[in-house]
Parts: sequence; C-alpha cells; structure tokens
Amino acid sequence: MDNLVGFERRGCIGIITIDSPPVNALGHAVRLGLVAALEEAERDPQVEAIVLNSAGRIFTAGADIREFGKPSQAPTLPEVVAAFDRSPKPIVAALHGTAFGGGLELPMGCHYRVALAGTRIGLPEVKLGLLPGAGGTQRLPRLTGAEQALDMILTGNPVEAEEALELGIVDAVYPGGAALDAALDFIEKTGIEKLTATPVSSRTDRIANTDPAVFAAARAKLAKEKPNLFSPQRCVDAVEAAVQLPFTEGLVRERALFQDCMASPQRAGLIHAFFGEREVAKIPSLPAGTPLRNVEKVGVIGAGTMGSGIAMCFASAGIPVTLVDAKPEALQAGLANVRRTYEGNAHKGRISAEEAERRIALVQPADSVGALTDADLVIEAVFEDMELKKKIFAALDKVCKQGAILATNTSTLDVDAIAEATSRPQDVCGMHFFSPANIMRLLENVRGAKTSDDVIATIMDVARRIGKVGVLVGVCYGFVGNRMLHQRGREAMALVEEGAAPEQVDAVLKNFGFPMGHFAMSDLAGVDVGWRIRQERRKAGAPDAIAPNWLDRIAELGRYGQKTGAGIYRYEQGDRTPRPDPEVAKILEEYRREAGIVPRMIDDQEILERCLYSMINEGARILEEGVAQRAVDIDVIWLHGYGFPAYRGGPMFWADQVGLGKIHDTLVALHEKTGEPHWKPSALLERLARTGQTFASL
Ligand code: 3H9
Repeated sequence: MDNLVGFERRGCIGIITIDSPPVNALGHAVRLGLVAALEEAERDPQVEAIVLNSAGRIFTAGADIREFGKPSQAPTLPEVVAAFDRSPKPIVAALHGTAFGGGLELPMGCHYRVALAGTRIGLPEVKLGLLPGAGGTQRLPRLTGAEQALDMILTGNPVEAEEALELGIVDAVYPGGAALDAALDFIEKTGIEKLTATPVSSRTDRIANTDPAVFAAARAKLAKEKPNLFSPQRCVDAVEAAVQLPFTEGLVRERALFQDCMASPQRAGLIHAFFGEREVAKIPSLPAGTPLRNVEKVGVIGAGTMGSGIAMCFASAGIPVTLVDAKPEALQAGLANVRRTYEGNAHKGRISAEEAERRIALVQPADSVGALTDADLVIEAVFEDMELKKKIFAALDKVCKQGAILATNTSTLDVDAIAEATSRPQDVCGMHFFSPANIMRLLENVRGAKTSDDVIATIMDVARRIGKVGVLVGVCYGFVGNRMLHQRGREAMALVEEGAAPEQVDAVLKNFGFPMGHFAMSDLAGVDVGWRIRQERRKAGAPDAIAPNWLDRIAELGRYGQKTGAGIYRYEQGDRTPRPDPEVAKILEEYRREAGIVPRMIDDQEILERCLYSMINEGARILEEGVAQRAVDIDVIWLHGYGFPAYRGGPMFWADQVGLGKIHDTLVALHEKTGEPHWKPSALLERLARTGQTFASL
C-alpha cells in the first residue's frame, strides 16, 4: 500500500510521487499515501518546497471510479486536496500526459502547476453524471474565471497545456523531457525563496466581477440542448456558488450538489457506459496471447458513401487505403467525398490544411480488385446483393495474398455464406460500420463460423487503431444492433397502423432521451433503403419477409426522406427539421380504412413499452444464442450506434433498472392479448425474471 505514493528529498525539495498503474487513480490507498507523504515533507525541516509528481504516462485520471457507490473512506479526496491547499510549504504540481477530474483538482490544491506541452487538462466528471467534487468547481473559476470554467466543466472536454497556460490554469509549460525536471527547473528559475504558499482558494481576482448573465445563459443553453440531464444543471449551481459564496461555504455547496449527482440513476448509467466501452474490447473466448496479423495496407471495395467513409477511417489513422470501384463515376464521386470531407475539416480548423492533404493522398483509387494483391485487410462495401458479394469474395480469394483478412460490411447478409465463396473462410469476417462511417464510433465486428482467433484479435485491434468502439458479435440477420432495431421498428410501424401518429411515437422516444425519433431516423437514412431491402426479401420469398405496409406507400410516392424533401415528414428547403405532414396523415387514414383498421387513441406509456420491451426481449434472445457475448456488449452497441441515451446505460442496463419481472409480465400480457409469437418472453428473460436476477448478473 505504502509504495503507491513515494517520498524523497533532493536538497531542499521534497518530491511526492504517485505510482499507481495503470492511470494513477486516486483510490483510498493513494489518498492515504498522499497525506502521509505530505506530512513527511512538512515535518522535514530541510524541505523548503514540494513537488507533486507521478509515474507513468498519465499524471492522474482522477478519483478511482470503481470506488463510487461504496461508502467513502477517509481521507476523502476533498480532505486530501484541502491538506495540500493549506500546506505552509509551497507545492508545485508536475503535470504530464493527462490530468483529469480529481487529477486536476489535486494540482489546483497546490500552489503552482507546471505542465509538459500536450498535457491534457480537464474536468470530465459531467460525462460520468457528476460534477467536480473535490473543489474543482470552486478553484477552477478562481484560476480562469467563471465563464471559461463553466465551459470546461459543462463540456467535460480537456484543454492542452499551452491553452491552459493562456487560461491561467497552469503557470508554465515545458516542451518536453520529464515533468519532474520541468518542476525542478521552474523552482530554480523562479528562485525557491520567491515561491509562496498562496493557495488558489484565497484568490478572488478572477471571479470578482462575474456577470450573473453567464449563469442564466448557461442554464438556458442546457434547457435547450440537454433538458434530460441532471448533473450539468448542478455544475452551473456549483460554479455560481464559487462567485457568490466565500470559499469554504462554496465547498459545502459543491459537496451537497456532488452527493445529489452521486445518488442519481444517471450517474450509474453513465459509469456503466464508461466501463462498458472498455469491457467490450476484452474477448473472453480468445486464448491469452493470440497473435495479431499485420495490418499496414487496406483495401475498400465500393466507393459509395459507405465505402468512401470507411476509407477515411483508415486514412485518418494514417493507414494507406486503396479504394476500388469498377464504375469510374462512382470512384470519382467517392474520391470527391474524401476530398470534400477533409477540406471541410481543415476549413473548420479541426485539422491543418497539410494534414488534410496528407489524408487525401493516403486514399488511392483503383478500378479492380487486382490492385489489392498486397492489402493486409480488405473491406467490401458494395450494395446488399448476395450474388454480387460472393463474386467479389471469389475474386479476392484469387488475388489477395495469403493471410489477408477479407471482411464484408454487410448489414443483413449471411457472413458464413459469403465466406464459403472463398477457399479461406478462416480469413473471412464481417466489419459492420455505421453510417456516416467516418464519424460513427461503433463497429460491429462479426465472427463467422470459421473465422480464426487471430483474425478476431486483429479486427478488434484495428477498431482500436482507427478510434472505433469495436464490439464482437456473431452471425445472424441484422447482427445485434439492427436485429433489435428491427423489433423497435416493427412496433413503431404497428403503433402507427393502430392509430398513433408518427410524430407521437417519435416524441415518446425523444422524451426517453434518443436524439431523434424512429421515423425521423428513417427519413434521415432514406425510406427507400429499407423499402428496397423489404422488396428484395419479398422477392426472395424469405419466410419472415414483412407484408406490404404503409411505409411502402410513402416510398412508392418517391418520398424517400430528407434527401427528397419529404418522407414520413415534410422538410422545408435547407432545414432538416421534421414537420408533420397532412399528406402523410391522409395516406395513413386511407391505408387504415382499406385494411379495415379502426384507429384508437394510444397512450405514451404503451408506445414506450412496446418499442423498448420488444428490443429487450430480442436482446435476451441474442444473449441466449450467444450472438452477443455479454449484456454490456449490447448496451455499448446501442449507445454508440443508435443514440441510446448514455445516462440510461444502454437497453439491457436500463431493463435491469426497470426490473426484469415487470418487463416479463408486460410481455406475457401482450402475448396473451395479441397471440403474436414475438411477444413470448425469451427463455433467458423468463428465467432471470423468475429468479430475480439481472442481465448484469450473467
Ligand atoms: C472524479 O475525479 C471525481 C472527483 O471530482 C471528486 C471525487 C470526490 N478510476 O481508458 P483506458 C481504468 S471522477 C478507475 O483504457 P486510456 C480503465 O477502466 C473521475 N479506473 O486508458 C481501464 O481499466 P481496464 C474523473 C480507471 O489511456 C484502465 O484504467 N476522471 C479510471 O485510453 C485504462 O484506461 C475521469 O473521468 C478511473 N478514474 O485513457 C477520467 N480511469 O484496463 C476517466 C481509467 O481494466 N478516464 N481507469 O479496462 C479516462 O478518461 C481515460 O481512462 C484516460 C486514459 C484518458 C485517463
């Protein structure tokens, strides 16, 4: 326990070093060590100044999130920070890598902060449903002013050391070397006798003339943009307390607000989402030490929106891509999309113009798969047509080098059937990107029946390298995300058929926290996309092909959604706001009359339960079949691919909170009422409900 925080003296400087891998989180043992080391430094008469340093690549990631929800153990983090704040000897924090949350609050309890260039400095607590609860809401405004502090605390986004210097958060930035050396140099250059132990808490210069309108503006913005979130409002209250109350009273207020956030279910959901994102990278079925294949060159087949988007995922990560399309116009359009996107990024200042050109140059065009002989990974992203895909994979089998990974981006077709078109099914897998591929973080990596372990390990690693959240899934129609979406879609459609308006269904989903409703999303994706897939499946005589429905009628009228200015909603020129359309109401009326349906009033609760419980039941089937490894994998897919509100933790986590018994009973009632087989609770849900267990307990 002792060696998580070390103390040594060099001349007249005491050096406290946190060494608690992997991220120097400020757990109980570290807090004890910090207090002990500080006492030692204060006791030692030879120590005139103290440096707070840490080992490893991250200064500290803040409080140990794994301790949240458990009884707090003294000394608490606020107590530790207070001890540093009142130290009679000047303390210089030596920041490097990342200083987040409590990992910035502790340095703000020090008297000086020195950072290496590029250090990321921030208070991301809001992303976990919290607020900075170790004095961050009181000290950051004192360093940089309330408006800037509010911005950092409300977005949770870090600033780099150079900006932190301009903002007054750090006192000096050093270009490189070790942070400890930077701090020692800072002390030497300043002159140890000139250092003062003046705490940040005693300062008022930056907050003295705060305009109260800053808080009103922040509240108005939140009410508009994040009306469902609990902690951001409390962040504003806490920063307001910093300017209105003396420091110690402000701290008391911060503490109370922090506890409110800690007790909120949103905190639990967001922390589940945080750990979930990391958990999905772990594949329990892969033997330890599974080797990775080398992926340095990539091929993408199909230069449409999806293909060019996928190519950009690699180019952005510095990996060269050959973009293949047999149609010259399509290839040119794909390249133009790449150029437009990167130039746009440069224009908005997200990347430099040189970086944009470098990325554009990494995407090389080709008109045939013959150009992919040396590709390590090939991703096919052509139209959803099994015969076409089989032809492409047979061709790849002939030209690609041994050991190349052959992936399909299909969202609906059978990866195993595609693999059989090759002589090397062990090298074939799915990599299901979400549109727009260069932006959406989710990547469903699909394991086929014969996909080898090293291919799986490699594509999970590739996901990480290109900044995606890769989740491993098995083969089935729609994989995990779309298979569950299909359930929600069917219910949304049925609810409208029975009498609800599309905008009522969408409003319920938006109030739940989805960024957009189901039908607004259909309009965005293009009503024609689903329509064509339905037609294909009907033509192919798929046993579960959907009977003609009211949405077909909308598509048949050429109302494809946003891109045609009308779909399920109507759109005004240059405006993406979905507006209810009386034309659609008429189409629906007609459709119901012809189908002999007498429309009824449907309440919001029924809409919510039918849309979401149908998904949960499908999620349980997916788990039962082993298509997803764990409930958390399903949660992460929905959080990153479908806008499931992060503060609800994901569908399976949310279901656990609602209670599986309640969901089960509702499903049984719907099954009895309608006789529809999809309402029959899955065996897994049935068992968990009966035994009082949760998905999390599996
Ligand atoms: C806070 O400070 C509250 C205070 O205001 C008030 C308190 C009273 N605790 O992400 P990685 C684990 S709230 C425990 O893969 P990277 C992580 O789960 C905190 N564990 O590395 C993973 O474990 P595993 C505010 C943590 O280099 C391993 O460390 N701070 C914590 O890609 C490696 O993590 C934050 O919100 C933690 N705080 O990214 C920062 N952080 O190997 C949260 C990480 O078992 N952390 N772990 O899967 C991060 O944003 C990133 O982890 C960081 C490193 C950028 C630091």
